[in-house]
Amino acid sequence: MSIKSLTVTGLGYVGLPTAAIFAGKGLGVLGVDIRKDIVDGINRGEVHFVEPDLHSIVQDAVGNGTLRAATEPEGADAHIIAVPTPFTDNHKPDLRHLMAAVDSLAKVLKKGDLVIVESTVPVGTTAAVSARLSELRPDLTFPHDNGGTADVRVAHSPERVLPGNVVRELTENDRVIGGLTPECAEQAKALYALAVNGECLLTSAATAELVKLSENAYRDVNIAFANELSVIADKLDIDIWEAVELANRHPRVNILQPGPGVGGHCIAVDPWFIVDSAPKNTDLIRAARKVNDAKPYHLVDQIIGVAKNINDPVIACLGLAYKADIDDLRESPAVTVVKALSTSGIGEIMAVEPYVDALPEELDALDGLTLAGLEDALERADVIVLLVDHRAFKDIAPERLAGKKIVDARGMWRGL
Ligand code: SAJ
Repeated sequence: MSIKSLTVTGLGYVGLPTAAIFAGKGLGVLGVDIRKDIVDGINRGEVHFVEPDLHSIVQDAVGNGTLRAATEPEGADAHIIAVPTPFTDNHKPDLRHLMAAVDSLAKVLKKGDLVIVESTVPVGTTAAVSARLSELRPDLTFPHDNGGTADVRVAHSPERVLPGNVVRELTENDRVIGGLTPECAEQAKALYALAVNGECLLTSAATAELVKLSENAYRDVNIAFANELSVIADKLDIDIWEAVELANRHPRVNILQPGPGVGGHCIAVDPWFIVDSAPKNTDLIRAARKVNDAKPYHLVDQIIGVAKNINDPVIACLGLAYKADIDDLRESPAVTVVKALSTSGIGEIMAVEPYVDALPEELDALDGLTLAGLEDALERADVIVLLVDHRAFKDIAPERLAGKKIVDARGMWRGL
């Protein structure tokens, strides 16, 4: 049966572009989100976060009626779930949003439907989703216990897109598709083939779950290596960026870039899902998390070391986002640095973040900290700390930094 209609639950940085891209291919798409303000905005053709090229495809799809949004799902041939899967305070997977989405989807399911979990999940979750659906819909059969003949097909196809590059990567990246049965994987492939130019690689649901977690844990471990080297280099008074550049001239070495730490809702989170599945066998993955989580505090010590000999220092911290040219502050090491600096009482802190117009809640109440414009900060600060390599900061004329103390956590101003 060909797929003509689709629901996408979770209209965040993966779900909304996914919905818009399928709508652009002529499917009738209903985007679902529990937040009415987001739903209303999308129905007006608006996008609630910064992502290059997204606005025009959402506007087009809403304009020609192929994309609508609502707070509850409706019947459709296929259903994608792309809700956040964060962790709890003690690093356990928090699947509440996912299971809430599954519960509301259960009401509209019918024989022949396809359900795809795109959210990043611990191994075994897709089977648990199938089991939950069958509990709620005893009138239908599901693949975790009825195999290839089940009424409904369930698969996991993890999103792998890079924030800041989502629209291109959604269509160009290869897609791993894990079915609870081969039939589930085949049907999910039929859906993705409508929009994806990359290869669709079929496997089991559990393998696809581990593949996604491994990709982000791989990156976390590699960034941790770079961050650990940077701490060593600071102690030995060596320019880490020069050392990495030279080491990478070896044909089999490719060290990543050290920075203020690892942020975002993926790389700083997903490795914990592997740890949770195999707590006794994850020394390396755990150590990488520890190294990356400690990096912001190393930077804070460095900044305090630079500022402590200045009377009433004014410290400008450039960037709060978790990486360049996006407005996402989740798990951001830059926020951790600014918070720790402010609470240390070392001096006045000016945070500069061109992508937001208010400080996040955890920084808002802190004394001696303000959200400042770039010009004002460059004018007044004694110490300039570069936390995020936003394009706006790359364009700062070197003479504007003359006479200031510089702490460059991204290696962007080397040689100034
Ligand atoms: N970072 C460094 N040094 C580097 C590279 C990154 O310090 O050399 C830092 C960034 O500044 C940032 C963090 O790591 O704080 C993560 O940034 P990122 O650009 O590496 O990745 P994300 O979190 O934006 O997106 C990742 C991607 N995963 C991989 O590259 C393996 C993306 O493909 C996934 O779809 C996404 O996680 C996700 O949603 O899981």
